[in-house]
Amino acid sequence: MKVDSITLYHAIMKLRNPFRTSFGVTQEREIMITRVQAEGLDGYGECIAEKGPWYSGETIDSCQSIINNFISPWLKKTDLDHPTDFKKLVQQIKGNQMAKACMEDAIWDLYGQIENKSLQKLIGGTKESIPSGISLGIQQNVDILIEKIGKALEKNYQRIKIKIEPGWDVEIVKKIRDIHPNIPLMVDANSAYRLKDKDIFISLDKFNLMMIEQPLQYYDILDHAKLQKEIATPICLDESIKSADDARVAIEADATRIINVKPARVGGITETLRIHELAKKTGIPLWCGGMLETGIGRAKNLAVASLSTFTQPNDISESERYYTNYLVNPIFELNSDGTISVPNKLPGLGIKVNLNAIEKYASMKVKL
Ligand code: OSB
Ligand code: MG
Repeated sequence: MKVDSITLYHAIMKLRNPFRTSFGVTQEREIMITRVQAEGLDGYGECIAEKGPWYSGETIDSCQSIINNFISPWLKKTDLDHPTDFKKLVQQIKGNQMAKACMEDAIWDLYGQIENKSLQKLIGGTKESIPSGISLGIQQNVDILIEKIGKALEKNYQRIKIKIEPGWDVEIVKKIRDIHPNIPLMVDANSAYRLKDKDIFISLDKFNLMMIEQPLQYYDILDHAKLQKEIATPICLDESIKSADDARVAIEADATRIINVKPARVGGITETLRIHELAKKTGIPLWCGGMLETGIGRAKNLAVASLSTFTQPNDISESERYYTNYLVNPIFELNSDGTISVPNKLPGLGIKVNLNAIEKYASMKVKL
């Protein structure tokens, strides 16, 4: 496969509700979409980097720069036999996983179209639908949160995740548990705590949470292992796992007993497949996280979440929950059993990308 042209679009997407985490509030998401053309076909990817380096060190602009200066010229000079060759092509670039992933995704999409196979089939995903969970941001008050949880339960979402931060943690979980003693519930701190705050997690330990996601700093494997020794609730790392090697080290250290895999956080689908193999060997359960992706990123996440090692409910919710406008067709709906069907009837990503909509919402278009 020889790439002819690459176009980067920045689309402005309005969230239906502001999404607040311990590192900030998102009201409007600027998203970079990659469009890669080869053999007369269009392949698409979505960059999960945000405007600022708050979730990780990467930003949309850093991704664009890495693609423009390195990935694009290298890619145009290469004839790829298979999407897994992309990882070798870019291996000299340290870090910058999100920049690599949004280009690799488009290559997988193209390859699927050339081979007339869905991404799910290409990677060996097995489930027809995946359990859907919902991630609820920090709210103005606990009553609003409890109302949102009630609505999510009515829709049969298979687990509830709430964001926590200092001052919005033990009391909030206690109030939820008073009303819903048995629902599948977990918390995500997005690195808002340090090991010295361990008493908070010891207090949370009695609420029968499914897991505690990324309580400490993103570089802090050792302290996560120390914290895990103090609590029975499994720690699930998100930000800390940027590669299959990070996953191996964290598992060996007992710093993570479940892993939130965001394919784009680890550099792409090929690297995700290495984590899938590691999970088979170690028995560590996986699930697919989200970054408020549009339908393009979520189509890919659905295929990944259909792999056999992804056994926990995923942060892949129905399209209606995120944005007021859509970039793909059809949009993803929640089935009555709280699952979402994997788009596997069309080749590649399995959805129709609406280029007119991307052009319409684009604040910037860069042809490389
Ligand atoms: O930590 O999982 C996270 C959104 C933005 C940044 C970080 C995270 C999240 C989510 C959203 O939790 C999950 C989703 O896309 O539904
Ligand atoms: Mg998280």
